Amino acid sequence: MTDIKAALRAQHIETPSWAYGNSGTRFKVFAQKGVPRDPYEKLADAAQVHAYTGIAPTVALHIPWDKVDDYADLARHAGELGVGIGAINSNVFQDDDYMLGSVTHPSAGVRRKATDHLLECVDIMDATGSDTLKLWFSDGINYPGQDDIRARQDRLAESLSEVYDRLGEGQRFLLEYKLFEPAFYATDVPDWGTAYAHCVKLGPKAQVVVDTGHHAPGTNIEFIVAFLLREGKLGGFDFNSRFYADDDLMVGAADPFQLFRIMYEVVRGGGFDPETGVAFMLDQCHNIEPKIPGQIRSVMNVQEATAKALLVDRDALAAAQSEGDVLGANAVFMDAYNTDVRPLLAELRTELGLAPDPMAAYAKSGYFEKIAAERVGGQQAGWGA
Ligand code: RM4
Ligand code: MN
Repeated sequence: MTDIKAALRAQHIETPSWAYGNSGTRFKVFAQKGVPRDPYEKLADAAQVHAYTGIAPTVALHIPWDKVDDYADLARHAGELGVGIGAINSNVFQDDDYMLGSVTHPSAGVRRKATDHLLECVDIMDATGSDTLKLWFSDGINYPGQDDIRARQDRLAESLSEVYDRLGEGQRFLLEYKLFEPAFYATDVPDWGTAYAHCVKLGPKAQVVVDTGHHAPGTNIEFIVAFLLREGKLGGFDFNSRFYADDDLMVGAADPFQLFRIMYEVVRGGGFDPETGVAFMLDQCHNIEPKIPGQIRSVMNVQEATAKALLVDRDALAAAQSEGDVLGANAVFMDAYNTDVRPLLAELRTELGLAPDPMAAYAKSGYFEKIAAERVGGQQAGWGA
């Protein structure tokens, strides 16, 4: 139990700045009260999530949504709030020029513009002290014959290698894949295999990021995690959950058992060892639920799945596996999943000087009432802001 607690104490989950802004579907964005008007206010909200959970000390930025004049000042502000800047997320999907793609666009001019943005993101890493760049490309085609699938891979490789060469000491990038959307016929980085092949060619500073919402239904994500970890190519996660496509719902809400299975492979593969560098990030949108408690709940869901994964009796499992005891092995696995770890986590929080119930403690704190009253006027942050 002491080992388990030590591992849980060391856990670190990164929250995304965009989860604190307004979001919605293509049908409607519902504005909520108290939503941040700028990146400084987003960091203040993220600091609340850390204050009540104790395990969310970094915040991912999305550029240009989080564009500021002085990034060093933003990092200083984060530090004063008790949090740090995490991954820098590039955005080459919201400019009119990118209708037919960004780094894979048929026009060299558009490709130049997109790659320049990625390079600017590395400058922002330098200014904020961030060590991770996250690359997600919406690039792809809607119709057979629309563009040359193979040439688009060449263009992608060219841009990635320019960005790779720009990375400094201790910096890396994570390449994210996504099956479809917004491209409906052929996405240029549709799956882990494509991302993996590009990263292997580039070298050790390029790794794959697994967004749990970016697969075909029924995909065995824990297998992908096990494989990438074994190859030293699992750079991190974008956690969320989904019922249908890329729903970006709270992680562990749709399928807590899948989250447990993923976390077990992380434990099994040594993914919590700091030297593996696996980043545990959330990538979610709270379209209808309040945002700060939505993040607190998500962090707690990851923590619960982690605690259960750590509880798997690995010796008993290995014994059952080597004896070919199918039912025995499965029972060991399910025993851990079916354990109620909430009392253990409440105890852990108390030991850390935190309230045992972060949701209740936040609700009682009056922070929401304060921001709802203070944050009037100005432009609320949101998609496209
Ligand atoms: C994409 C992808 C990226 C995220 C954007 C907002 O689907 O998951 O990681 O930055 O959405
Ligand atoms: Mn993502």
